[in-house]
Amino acid sequence: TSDAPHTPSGVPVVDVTATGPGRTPIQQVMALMREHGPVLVRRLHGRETLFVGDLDLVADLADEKRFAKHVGPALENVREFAADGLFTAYNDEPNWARAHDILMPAFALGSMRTYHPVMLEVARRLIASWDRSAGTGQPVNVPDDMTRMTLDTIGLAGFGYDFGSFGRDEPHPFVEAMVRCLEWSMNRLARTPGEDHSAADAAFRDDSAYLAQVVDDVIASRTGTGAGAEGDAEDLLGLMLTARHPVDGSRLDTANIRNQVITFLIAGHETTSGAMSFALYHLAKDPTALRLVQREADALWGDRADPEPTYEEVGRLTHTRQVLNEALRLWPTAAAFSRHALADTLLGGRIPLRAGQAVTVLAPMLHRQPVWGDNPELFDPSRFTPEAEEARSVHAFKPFGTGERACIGRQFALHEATMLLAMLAMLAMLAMLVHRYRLHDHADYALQVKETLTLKPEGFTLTLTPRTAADREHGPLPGVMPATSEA
Ligand code: FDE
Repeated sequence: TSDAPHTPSGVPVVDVTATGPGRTPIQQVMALMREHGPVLVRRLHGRETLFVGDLDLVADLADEKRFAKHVGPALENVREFAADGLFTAYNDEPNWARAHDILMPAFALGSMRTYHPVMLEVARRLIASWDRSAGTGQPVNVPDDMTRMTLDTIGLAGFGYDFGSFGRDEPHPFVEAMVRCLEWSMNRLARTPGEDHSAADAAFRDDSAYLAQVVDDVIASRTGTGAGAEGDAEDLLGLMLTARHPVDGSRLDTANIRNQVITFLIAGHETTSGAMSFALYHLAKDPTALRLVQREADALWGDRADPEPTYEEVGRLTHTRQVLNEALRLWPTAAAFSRHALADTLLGGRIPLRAGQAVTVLAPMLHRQPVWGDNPELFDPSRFTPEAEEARSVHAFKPFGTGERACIGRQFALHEATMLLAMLAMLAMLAMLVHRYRLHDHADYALQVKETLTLKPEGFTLTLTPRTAADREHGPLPGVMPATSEA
């Protein structure tokens, strides 16, 4: 259907059937674009996907009158366990608009009030765990701990469910099942026709049934505690159980609520933990950037041992925000999103597309286009100063997708910048961590990006030491004058 091949003329076609996409399909397309340019068709077992990273084409795809979100093969696979949840719903599926309209208020900035205490509680769990490691000199596994942190946050803030991830050596079984479901979704894209995958499919069905079971238990525990209980909670689940559509008064049905819970756990947790991990990776590798964000946190909190960032303070974390954006530029953790043409059209005035034909934006390559200067691999947070952002097309940076189906909450304004609730939480957490610890790249970590539909720096560990009052005195910036005790 909409993915049927209509290879546009003049676009290089690269057949990867011989090797398959391997375990890192995003990085494979990145490598192909480095060789063939930022527009190409990847052919795999006769299936063709048009990938673009070119700024003009991405800007054109953002035109909501001619293009819309496409639920491509990867999201079709995720649909097998998230069904009509927000991320995987078709544009014209009534539950998309209904859930979107009902849930949007939960992502308004006012909801920071309810979200904030939970975030701080989980931050304290992370810090208690990192303090223990700092005490013994044991390395911390950054992506694992970021995953614990984001899972507990979204579980508690969204659904009042405590995964208790910091009390476990192994991930919560729910996470293991969820990650296997995501891996199944990714690996299924690479299948050679005719092979027998019934064992993998059966394991997937068990995992997805288990996810549904856990979520149904959470919902039951909320609805079964007597009249009024479901309306008491101000979290996302409370909203889903009680809120009515602002215009037609309809409510979300139980099956859709389950799909939304699974969706938020997937969408909010892997992407966010990956982004935090990459930000810490870059900070550990870049003493100047680290020093800037530490100074910013020190200016706010000085020697206070346990700062509780307020919403207002988070808005002042300018350098921290630049670091997070720059980390999301190099490694946008939701690396690809797809659009389809609403009618026959010429993409960018040069690539003919049929109605329904899909195009996949490869954000990591968009984020390395000439608009980013001649050294796009360089980590440089000053690319996100207000002046630099002003001078650049808004379409050059798409870590949150585009348009109506962009990451939820994107639309809300903060200090004239647009930002996600998830972004605010990430900022607060990053600032708290760099305020408290010196980060030591003890293993001289060489970046290895793991893909499970999302991206993360596999096996990245740090050792930590507590920062002292002397560390927090505002010395000169490195590079400007000789370094102080930080060296
Ligand atoms: C969404 C999203 C997107 C789009 C996709 C497409 O287009 O297909 C993107 C790109 C994103 N998202 C990204 C991201 C990154 C990060 C860090 C994040 N993200 C985070 C988060 C958190 C949470 C809770 C979320 N996230 C959620 C979400 C949702 C619900 C969605 C869907 C929307 C609609 O409506 O469609 C998204 N997200 Fe995100």
